[in-house]
Amino acid sequence: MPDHDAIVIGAGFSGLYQLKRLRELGLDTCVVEAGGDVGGTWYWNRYPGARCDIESLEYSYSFDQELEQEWDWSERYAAQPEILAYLRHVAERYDLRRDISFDTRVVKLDWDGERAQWTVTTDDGATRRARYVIAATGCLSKPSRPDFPGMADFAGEVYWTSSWPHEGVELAGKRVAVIGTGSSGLQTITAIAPVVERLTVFQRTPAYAVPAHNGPIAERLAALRPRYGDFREESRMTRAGFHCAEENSTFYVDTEPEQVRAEFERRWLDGGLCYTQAFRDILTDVDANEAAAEHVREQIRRKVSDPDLAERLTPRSYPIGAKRMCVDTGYFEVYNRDNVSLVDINAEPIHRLTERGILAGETEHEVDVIILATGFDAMTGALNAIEIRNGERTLREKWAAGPRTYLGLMSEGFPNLFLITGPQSPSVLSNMLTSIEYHVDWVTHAIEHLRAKGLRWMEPDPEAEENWVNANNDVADLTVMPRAASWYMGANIPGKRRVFLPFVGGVGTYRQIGDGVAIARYHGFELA
Ligand code: FAD
Ligand code: N01
Repeated sequence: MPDHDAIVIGAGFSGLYQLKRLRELGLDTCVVEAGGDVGGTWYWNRYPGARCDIESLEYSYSFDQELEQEWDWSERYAAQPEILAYLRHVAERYDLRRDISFDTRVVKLDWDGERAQWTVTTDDGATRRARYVIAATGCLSKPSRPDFPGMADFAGEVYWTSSWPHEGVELAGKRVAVIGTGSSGLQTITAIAPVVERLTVFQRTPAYAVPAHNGPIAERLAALRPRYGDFREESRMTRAGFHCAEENSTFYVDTEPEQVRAEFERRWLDGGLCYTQAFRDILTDVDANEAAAEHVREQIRRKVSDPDLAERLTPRSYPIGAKRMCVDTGYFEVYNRDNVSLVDINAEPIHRLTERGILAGETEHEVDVIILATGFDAMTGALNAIEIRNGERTLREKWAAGPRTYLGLMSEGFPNLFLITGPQSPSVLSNMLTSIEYHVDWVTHAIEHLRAKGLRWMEPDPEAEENWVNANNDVADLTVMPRAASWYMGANIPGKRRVFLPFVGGVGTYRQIGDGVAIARYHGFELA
């Protein structure tokens, strides 16, 4: 007899909702979480300035209208403490913590085909058995920690944005270096620049960033509340799982230059990630993409007073949108401050860390603190960190040349192992909350179906999986997305096979496919 009906790995947005849904189904469910409390991303990433880039109105659960009506978001883009407080509230409201084992990491999963159950081994040596395992392990939960030569020699403090100390870090009056200029780096840099004595930013690739125009949200929230349900329903069928004031249906190639400019300008003033939805062909047409990129470059030139510095901060080497866009709150303006300087590490490579700081090019930059904002082994990292085994086969080996899934939900050969926002689903190209809720609901219905029919397991047909992998790659190749050395491509991790990881076909389309598969009695899956 298994110890539980289901084991969920991870207690972030995905794992918490999955626990709630499986309980409602009457399943004995246990959650195993490596961290010390709920929150996932928002438990670990406590660096200064951390906040969401999807508006809080949508970067929140939609499954309970009472929760939706009662929770007050204070800002258009909530900061990390507020999002973590929300997740803690959710855990308490639905009494979720009693089924969660914290400070416990899953290290191994073994499928027993005869008993149709998984044996789950944790880092304390304990094992638990369950019929279903749901990996709610997160797309951005395994930090990438490049090993800079001389790290052990540095006598000062070193922090990673992805595991920021809970007690906070005193940076006032200190000389600080930040390595990395993705979203985490940008947010950190913007927040700490006014506080530190001296800030030196080490940039490998400049980022495209659009302004957040963050601010209080109370009025909009009040206006939205009477129709919140409809608003959510609309989001579910959009391209990226959230509203843009207007999801543009016009093409750049059909638009006059003055209108193009006006549209970019309007989106820039609105702020946020809707910028790249100004025209339908921004991610598929090189000229449209270049026009959108050039408008951002123009804004950088406007914001940064020193033209040489502006040029060094200007992204030119990859299409806009092909790396996750950053949403900023005064990032470029930071470089107008006297206490901030930029080191372009393409021109002046980091040779090593020294006792006193960082040696880049010919210069030793003396600092008290080094902050590393170097990103994540995205989408497959947390899954591949677990030894997932069915007899002789491991998922890690199967995925050595890139992940293989059907709908990003399951992988052939690993029955009853469900993935929440797995590779080859819209996941990181969307408002993750829309995608998480969809996957959790889909998995819950699939398990309900298995139980109602007296079936013991399900897994994808090899052919359905092959078709989905090919479709995923084909759709990506229609876009400019694979042209950047991005974490979407696995390019940030040495040795990782470069394949485009998320499904680029859009949230609404994906949902129609997923619903169709379920309605057609799980077409493309084998159930027994
Ligand atoms: P996570 O929140 O990553 O939770 C996964 C949990 O699983 C973690 O707590 C981890 O400890 C645990 N875990 C992993 N492996 C194991 C194991 N082997 N054993 C036990 N436990 C394990 N997305 C957006 O859509 N909008 C945003 O604005 C946004 N902002 C972000 C900001 C930051 C700083 C980062 C890093 C990501 C952001 N994301 C954003 C993506 C974000 O990860 C998702 O929105 C969402 O929080 C993911 O929830 P999750 O529960 O799926 O995964
Ligand atoms: O990570 P990143 P992140 N030497 O991979 C550089 C979400 N998120 O944590 O671009 C020197 O984007 C690397 O350089 P390059 C969001 O989805 C959202 O910032 O590889 N530099 C890059 O500049 C986001 O996309 C928010 O050339 C090195 C940086 O480090 C995702 O999480 C906030 C290096 C890493 O940027 C990841 O963002 C935070 C090396 N060896 C995160 N290795 C919101 O705003 C890497 N770099 C909501």
